[in-house]
Amino acid sequence: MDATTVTVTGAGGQIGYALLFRIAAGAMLGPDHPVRLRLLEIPQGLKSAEGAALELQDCAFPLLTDVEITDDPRVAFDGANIAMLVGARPRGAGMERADLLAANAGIFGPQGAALNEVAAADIRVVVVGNPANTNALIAAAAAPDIPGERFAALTRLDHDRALAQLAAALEAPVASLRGVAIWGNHSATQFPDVAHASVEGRPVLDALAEKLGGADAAASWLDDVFVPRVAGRGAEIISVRGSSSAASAANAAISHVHDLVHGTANEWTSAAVLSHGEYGVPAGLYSSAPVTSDGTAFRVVEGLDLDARGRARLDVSVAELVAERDAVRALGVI
Ligand code: NAX
Repeated sequence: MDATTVTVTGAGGQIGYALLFRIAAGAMLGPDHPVRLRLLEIPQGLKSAEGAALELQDCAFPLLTDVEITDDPRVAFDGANIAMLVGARPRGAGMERADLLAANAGIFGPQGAALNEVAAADIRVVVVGNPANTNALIAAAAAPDIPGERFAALTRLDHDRALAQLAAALEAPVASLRGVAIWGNHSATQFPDVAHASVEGRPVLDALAEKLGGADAAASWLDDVFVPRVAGRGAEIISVRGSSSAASAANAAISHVHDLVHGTANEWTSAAVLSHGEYGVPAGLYSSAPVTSDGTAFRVVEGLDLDARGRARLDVSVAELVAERDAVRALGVI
């Protein structure tokens, strides 16, 4: 079997460190699937990526055919089948949103252009670096020859956080849950939705009502505890751990690509994918939705009913995505 070329940007950072070893061990593409790793860093991050590469060598992974480290996107993405765009510019003290978007446009624009030029014909891209949805939009806009459906932003961590919080509340195994969805932006406005979810085949809303003493109590728990806990989990991790989510983010990125390339069978997961207008989300935005994969691309699950509460929450998150897109447009980036 030919090795798959996986490019990881920001490979010298903390998510990179949690990601590389599991990819090389076969957790993402499969236990028999050879992998060639390309690590992209900025010059200040090269030493850290080189250190990770030395450790990768010391693991003697049977599936890892090659590791290359570079600060040139055209080298990093040359022949890439999968690109995991992790490196991004964090929000500095006093930085306005427009400054943050401009700084990231300076990263994701050139990376999109390089992908367009040198990536393999079957390239698929997942954007992890924040603001992830709009960074995906910027990268895709800079890659006119790559179908926009090949890009996605990561909301799998939010999806997994939602599963874990529900499992804890219901005292049920994670594996017994189906049909959770994350809608909108990977930000505090995201909408973690359980309206279509089931636990051991039974509606989650019924199970919550039974557990919490009625439908009103279940609705209050969802609004006042569940949604803020999931949407605010990143901040909670920072306050407890002293730095942002790394292993869980890497795990989610691996699950995202795993499900994309292996397919989701009859299940769904969540990812921020190119909107074609599904659920009233303006076409062209990268917005999270429940998605399935046939092994080649994610597709939005259609035909779900959004109740008034869900509709209102999705509208708020989409308005934020529209504002980010308009700010990027105003900068002349897309
Ligand atoms: P780190 O600061 O540890 O690592 C980022 C690395 O990216 C650094 O080594 C830096 O040198 C490198 N980098 C910066 N600009 C680059 C460029 N132009 N090309 C290549 N490399 C570049 O951050 P880390 O904790 O790894 O987080 C990375 C990104 O993931 C951040 O933007 C973070 O906000 C985002 N996250 C996204 C999540 C999601 O669910 N979508 C969750 C976790 C995380 O917060």
